[in-house]
Amino acid sequence: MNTQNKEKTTYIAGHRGMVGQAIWQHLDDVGYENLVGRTSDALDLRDPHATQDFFEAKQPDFVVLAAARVGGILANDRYPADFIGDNLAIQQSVINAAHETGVERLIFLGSTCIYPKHAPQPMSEDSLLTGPLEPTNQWYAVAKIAGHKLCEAMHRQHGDDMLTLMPTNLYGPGDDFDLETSHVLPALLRKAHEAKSAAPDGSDASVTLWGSGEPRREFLYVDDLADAVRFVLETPEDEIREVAPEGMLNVGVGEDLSINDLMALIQEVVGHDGPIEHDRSKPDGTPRKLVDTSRMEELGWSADTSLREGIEKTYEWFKERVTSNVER
Ligand code: GFB
Repeated sequence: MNTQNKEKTTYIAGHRGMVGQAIWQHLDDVGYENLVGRTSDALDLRDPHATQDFFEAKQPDFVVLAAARVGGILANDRYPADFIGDNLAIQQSVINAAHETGVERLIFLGSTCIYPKHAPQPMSEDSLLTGPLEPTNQWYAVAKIAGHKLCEAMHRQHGDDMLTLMPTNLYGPGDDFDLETSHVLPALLRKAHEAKSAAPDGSDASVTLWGSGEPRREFLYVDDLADAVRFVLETPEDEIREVAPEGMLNVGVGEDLSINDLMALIQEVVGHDGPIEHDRSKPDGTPRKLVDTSRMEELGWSADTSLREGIEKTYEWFKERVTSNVER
């Protein structure tokens, strides 16, 4: 552990979300002493003046920008104005305030949906802006591309140490399990759990998947992303720029699977044996999303939670939450 980092004032924007919570917990576990967070009620990051005031008062050394409006394929499609508008506003306020107050390092979290819909697989950082985006999440993707480009521009024009991590589809404890807004993994976990013994004869009821089940996705356990953030915080900038001149690093596991295969794995973990159906009126989205993780590997980092282990831990969290009736 880098003992100097331990004393830095580290602001985690979005520390109540699944990602921010995991980063907070992980940095706290490894000994970071000065973690700072604000709930969205206490500080609306879309407000540039309030954000600037907060930065001036707290003078963070490090910033991890994990605050964002996020959601699954349907939420992205249904609320395009919120997905592009809120994300642009949050990024603009936080990145500018970090620049104005001389933050030492900022890590901006993007998403692999920034890459073209038909990018060659695995998708390398170089495929950014080489083709059209997937229509269902273009609004979110455009905002995240702009956030990365703002970081890159701050570095180019002012020499600011601002980096972007592009995590693949994330999941884990603290995820959104609301079937209308969630991503596929928590949605299928919940559906399989609720279908257990739910048929009139006491056997397992069916689970309905959206779309064909053929799209392929890569899933990263949120604690692995938290460790990637720690690792990047502790890696000198010149080492990072050597492999990532524009400051962008994919974070993934290097393996994908079809949604149908994900369903089968979730059935095993949950113990669901009922039939699987498909609602083909729902969109498939991008056919495949697997990232090229060679930059992070070259720096010396790789993910270490297997998909089964991650799903088991997430399911434990979900069951505790359901049985204790704690609603998000
Ligand atoms: O996870 P997901 O919502 O988002 O969907 P994306 C992944 C795939 O799973 C799609 C299918 O092909 C869905 O049709 N799917 C099957 C389901 N059943 C379900 C279900 O019950 N719920 C959900 N949600 N999907 C998002 C982007 O894309 O990924 C965001 O919209 C962001 O912008 C995020 O990038 C990481 O992987 O398609």
